[in-house]
Amino acid sequence: MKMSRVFIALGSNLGNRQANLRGALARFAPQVVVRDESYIYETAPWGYADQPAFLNMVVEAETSLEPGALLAFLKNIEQEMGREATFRNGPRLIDLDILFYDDLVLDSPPLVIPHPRLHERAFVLVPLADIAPDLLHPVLGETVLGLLMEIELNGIARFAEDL
Ligand code: PH2
Ligand code: MG
Ligand code: MG
Repeated sequence: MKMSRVFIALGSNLGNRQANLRGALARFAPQVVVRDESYIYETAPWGYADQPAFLNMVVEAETSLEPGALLAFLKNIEQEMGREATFRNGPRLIDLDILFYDDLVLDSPPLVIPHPRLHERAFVLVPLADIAPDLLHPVLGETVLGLLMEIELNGIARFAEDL
């Protein structure tokens, strides 16, 4: 079976945010096997300010799911966990976004890989740099660390997880 290496961003700003991140990851196996995970960060809301702070993290995983099937798999977890539709950049119980899928470049909405805004967002690049600083962005031709050095690092702090 062909396995692909993927990076997935997790975010939550409603309810028990840490439990939401951990609960989502608990639903990944066996279809998506987590190989590495970043620290968790508490981050100021981006795009729409009037909402609670987010917790964000990034994981590296292996999967045999094709991109479309992976997207459907992640959306299904969001649904099962009780995510309700809000508005663009609005509050959410759990958000699971595909950042990279091997070095695939794909532009067929809703499937756009690499994630089209990841290079603008500290809440993605900081955790991504924990686990993959040297990863090359297949469109921008820069490493994660290089991208991180080009953005403002405001409103992001390591979150002390209670275990
Ligand atoms: N997700 C968004 C919009 N804004 N801001 C932060 N800090 N973290 C997020 O995960 C986030 C956001 C849309 O998915
Ligand atoms: Mg998102
Ligand atoms: Mg999303």
